[in-house]
Amino acid sequence: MGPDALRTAGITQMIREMGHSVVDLGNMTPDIYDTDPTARDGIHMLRENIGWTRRLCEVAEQQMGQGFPIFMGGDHALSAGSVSGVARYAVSQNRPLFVLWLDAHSDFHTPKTSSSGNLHGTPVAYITGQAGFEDYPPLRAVVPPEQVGMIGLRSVDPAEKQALQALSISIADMRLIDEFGIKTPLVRFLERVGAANGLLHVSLDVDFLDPSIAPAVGTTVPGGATTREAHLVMELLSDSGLMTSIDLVELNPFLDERGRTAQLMVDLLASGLGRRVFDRNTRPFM
Ligand code: 6HN
Ligand code: MN
Ligand code: MN
Ligand code: MN
Repeated sequence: MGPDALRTAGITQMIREMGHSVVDLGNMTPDIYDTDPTARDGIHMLRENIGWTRRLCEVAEQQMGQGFPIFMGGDHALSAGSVSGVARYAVSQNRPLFVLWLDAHSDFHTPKTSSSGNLHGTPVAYITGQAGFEDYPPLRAVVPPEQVGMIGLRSVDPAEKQALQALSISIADMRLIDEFGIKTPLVRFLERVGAANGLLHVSLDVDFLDPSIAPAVGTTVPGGATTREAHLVMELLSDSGLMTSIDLVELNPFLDERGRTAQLMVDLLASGLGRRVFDRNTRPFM
């Protein structure tokens, strides 16, 4: 339902109005995975997720050569597939892949550590090659933790925190954003992407946004990004010219209020594609 809500909010027309051509590949279906998983019980929809990961990985690798893929969800578990496929493409181009995770959560559980059993809490651990995903498609291209940046965090479970502390993922939690502004950590990350001539995949979880402006997500956490902070992130991404693919995930239209969250996600993508009120140098104050 998430992708359809984005379509209803006019995502295709918006992209066309920005001067791009769009091919909507429609809703995907997962591969069938009918092996008995070895992971413990209590992980929801494990087989389905493995099937989705396999399918989306193929599609992502293929579509990266065609343009700028926009992966619409749906559950954040889809990023296990989208990012692993984008990572394969990056290897084929001999370029490093960087991943920017815009989320209230770190999504760094494994099927072994997850207490909820919800696989949307796991994709970053999968794409960075952590142990515990033995049932999943083996990764052909791992994203090194040093090439992952997380912005917006405010809900991290103890097992995730422990795992993250041992790694060099760049993290800007909401406290850091309060103190330094959202631009500072983002620009530092983008400088590294540019210096390495990297590809940049952005994964935008609706719950990155404050629930007061984006109610349509099952995992709201108070204290999130404001409308302007989120637009600024997307505007800076567009200015950088570095972003090469994006996930728009976790939109649950059942929880929306008159489609406002879907509309905000479409508007944020428009900023990411270059929509501006004015050009920066129109009779500038600064
Ligand atoms: N998301 N850490 C919690 C869990 O259930 O593992 C929440 C995960 C939220 C997932 O943000 O896509
Ligand atoms: Mn979810
Ligand atoms: Mn989240
Ligand atoms: Mn997430």
